Amino acid sequence: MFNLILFGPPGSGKGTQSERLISRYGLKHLSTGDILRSEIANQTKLGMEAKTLMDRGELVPDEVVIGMIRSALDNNPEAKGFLFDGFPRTKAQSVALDTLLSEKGEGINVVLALEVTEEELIKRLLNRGLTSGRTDDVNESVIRARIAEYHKKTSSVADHYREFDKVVGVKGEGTVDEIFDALCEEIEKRKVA
Ligand code: B4P
Repeated sequence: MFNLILFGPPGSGKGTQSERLISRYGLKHLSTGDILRSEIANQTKLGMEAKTLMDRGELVPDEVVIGMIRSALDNNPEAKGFLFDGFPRTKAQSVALDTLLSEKGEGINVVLALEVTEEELIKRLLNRGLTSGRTDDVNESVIRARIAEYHKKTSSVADHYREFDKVVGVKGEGTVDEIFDALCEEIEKRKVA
């Protein structure tokens, strides 16, 4: 198995690059943001609770997203590997993910961290908000709250994996193709054929 975390602040291009990476490497894409948005679209109880937090730019509780990932791992026993997009977002989520994978005799191979300046993040998300219908993208103060939440709670995820020497920074500015090539280069260095 090859298990990859695509890491970075909101709007750094995780979702954009994930689509291409799963298609090139045949990984199963697990995006907690997408799973939560599908719960919202289906108007489930979990979705309604998550929406209130997401609309404020806050994180959804750890136990909720960890439960979602546990089910997704259990439901995909045939996967060649997983691409985790937007998860883990807290130290507790990282520890839980490591435990869930080690129960299956697996682990994280690499954490690719997209690096993008704050002004570029805000520009991209406001731009996406013009067409995406995502309520968390239309208001600059909500976008800034998401970035603050990232600095407060999510940057520690990289610190956690740095202890195991798993983190590689990748410049997340440039064309989508250029960034994809840089990500693939790092994967190729680590991938066992
Ligand atoms: P997510 O769905 O994970 O989304 P994101 O952080 O907004 O964006 P991403 O980095 O994927 O950006 P994208 O590629 O789309 O999270 C949403 C919310 O869900 C969170 O705020 C939180 O409330 C909740 N949540 C999710 N996971 C959670 C967890 N584990 N724990 C707790 N809460 C959780 O790119 C953004 C834009 O940039 C796009 O418009 C794209 O077209 C553009 N773009 C991409 N690459 C570009 C490039 N190279 N140049 C120019 N533009 C580019």
